[in-house]
Amino acid sequence: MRHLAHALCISLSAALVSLPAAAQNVSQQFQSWLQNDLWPDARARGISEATFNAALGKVKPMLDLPDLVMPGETAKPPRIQHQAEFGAPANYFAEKIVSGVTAGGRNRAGQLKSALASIEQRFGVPGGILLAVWGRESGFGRANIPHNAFAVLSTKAFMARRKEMFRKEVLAALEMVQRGHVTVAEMKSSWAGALGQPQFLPTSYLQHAYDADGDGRADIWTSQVDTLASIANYLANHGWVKGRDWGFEVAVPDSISCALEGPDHGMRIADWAKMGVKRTNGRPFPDHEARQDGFLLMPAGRSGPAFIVTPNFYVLKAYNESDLYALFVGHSADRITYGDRAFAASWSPTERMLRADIAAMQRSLEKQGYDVGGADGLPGFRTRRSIGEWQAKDGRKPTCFPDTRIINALK
Ligand SMILES: [Ca+2]
Repeated sequence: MRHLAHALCISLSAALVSLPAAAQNVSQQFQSWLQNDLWPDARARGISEATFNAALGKVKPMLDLPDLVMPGETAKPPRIQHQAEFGAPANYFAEKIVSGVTAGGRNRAGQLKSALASIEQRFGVPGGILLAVWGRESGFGRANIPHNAFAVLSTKAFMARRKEMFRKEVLAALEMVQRGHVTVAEMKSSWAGALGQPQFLPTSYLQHAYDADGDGRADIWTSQVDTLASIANYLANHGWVKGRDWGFEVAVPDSISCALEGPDHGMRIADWAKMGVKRTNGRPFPDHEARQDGFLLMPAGRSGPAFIVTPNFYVLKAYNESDLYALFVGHSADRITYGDRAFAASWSPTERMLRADIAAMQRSLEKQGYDVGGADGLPGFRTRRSIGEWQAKDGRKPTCFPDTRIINALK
């Protein structure tokens, strides 16, 4: 560790003149953690000293990243995040964002037609889905991804709230360099540590990145076909069911409670149809779908579009644990493949709410025995249907979405 020790002296003497005392102290503890804690683990995994020093020798902790806990302090709830306003579903589907992904996807569907056909043949994931993920994650590779991945990942492994997860990621990042997949200089990431055009974390790269053009390297930074095949491989490895759709927009009659939402309330799609659920385009569900299970999805409760989704919807959530993300991908894929068509139902404007207030409502529901999936200030499906059940029990009409009246009633 001579090189790192040398780099340490240089960075510390630079730090002494420029950094305030607290940050200086953090920087010292970080360097000592790199040498005494991370390095033995990396060495045991076959990382050479040369690789370790090249990747981490000059790295300083990035103290401006979100969700950090200063050494010696205990983790606090993420205060800033909780004071933030909850982002309404309507904003997520702003036409400017959706049409950017769908127009860009359609262009590339033409340019990459034969590559997409062979990737679909191999992995069973439709091209429209792959293009939508690619567009959403990195604007088809045009997004600026500026950070030093080793600085981001090592800072988070040292002091983030979920540091154990990031420790795995920084070790995987070192392994990527050690195996020759990528150089240290190429390891640029988002502030969350995600790499390249599909925005993979390093463990995902090692498990799912795919060399589709056969040049011997899974290049998710500059190769479009490797990027698309890597996304397809990720989704196939997470259980994408070949031949099934992601979902269908539907109208849900009042006789069906919005509290029936969720991946654990599956029913044959034909049975949903018998109960009165209809596709909004007026067509019946395809026969092969009708015979299989579907799940009710109402991301804004009764205040927005409703869907019957297939297990593939939940495979999309493996890419990003958010109903709105998965819906964005499915919806954009449909528009890339079948032409632009907005949702039939509109997102009613939801009230301005703080995440802290939603979290307080969730804790109150938890005290009454409801499962809200954790009081995180985000109305996921467990929170939405618990609101619906509470409303029904309280003699209210179920809406399955938070609003200020519910928040006040549950204070
Ligand atoms: Ca390649």
